[in-house]
Amino acid sequence: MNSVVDAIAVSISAMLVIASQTTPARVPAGADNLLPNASFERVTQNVPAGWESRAWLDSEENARWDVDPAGRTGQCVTIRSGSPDGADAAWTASISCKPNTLYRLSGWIRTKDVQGATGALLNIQNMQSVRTPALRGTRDWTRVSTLFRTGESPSRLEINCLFGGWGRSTGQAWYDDVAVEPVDPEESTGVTVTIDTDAEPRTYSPMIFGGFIEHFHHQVYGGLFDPGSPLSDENGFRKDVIEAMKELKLSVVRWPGGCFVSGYHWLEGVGENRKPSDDMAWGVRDPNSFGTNEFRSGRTKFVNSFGGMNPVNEFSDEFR
Ligand SMILES: [Ca+2]
Repeated sequence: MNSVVDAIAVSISAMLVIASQTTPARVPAGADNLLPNASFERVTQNVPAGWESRAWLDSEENARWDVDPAGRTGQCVTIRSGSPDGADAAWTASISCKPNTLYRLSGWIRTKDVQGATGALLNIQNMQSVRTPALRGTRDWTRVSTLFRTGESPSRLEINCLFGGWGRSTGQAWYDDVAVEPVDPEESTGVTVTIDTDAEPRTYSPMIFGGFIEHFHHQVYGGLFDPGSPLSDENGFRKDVIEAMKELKLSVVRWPGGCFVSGYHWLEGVGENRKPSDDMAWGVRDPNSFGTNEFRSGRTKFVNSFGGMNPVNEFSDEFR
């Protein structure tokens, strides 16, 4: 086994989905917003004007609909489950939309201990495919949005601030500053893609494409790394697995890969006295007997680190 590490590159795994949720709207909420009372400031007898409460799956008894004075802006609406059985419920408003028009459904959601079913999100009751990303667990105010296009005929759409969704959830969610706004298709992304078929071919870095090794099932332990096996080399790498990986012709192999990297701490995988750690991504115990030292003894070249949850200095220290 070639023990020389030819190059080490560091990748920050950006949370693109979360970034898209927090990107400011290109169309500001205001005159174009089709939703009534979109900030929930007009309320009569604890019901926001233009909105009504709904529940599904016989969860009317469990759902609690309220207006909370501590909104993102002024007041907001909230839904919680009043029992451990959970609830599938919504605050709903009805709007009229033009045909063949691109719209953005957006809003801000905060959650506390939301578990089960889909979570907390915005969706359209009579366009079930239109739904924003859902929030679960405990999250501060987070903007969610999605684009949709109406059909050939004028349509009346039922917009839900949804709690649960295709099943019951427990916990509590708050909703504020929701909007359905027309979007100029050319302005919808702010991105233009141009394909130049006459362009000269160019060589791309082999670091861009490739594959990854994840501490999942037997990818590492009992797979790539299997000390003591008659099929392994002196470093514990399974020679038959290495040969199989060669057939894939991967230009680069990143490690740790996949969801596993999000909770990986390299200091737990170096030195003589290693302690097992809990792999939060897959819910298993990782022995940490395969770590940075072992990876560097192999031929693979690309060390991954996660910039979303781990401190920056944690992976910069790894290469000092
Ligand atoms: Ca408000």
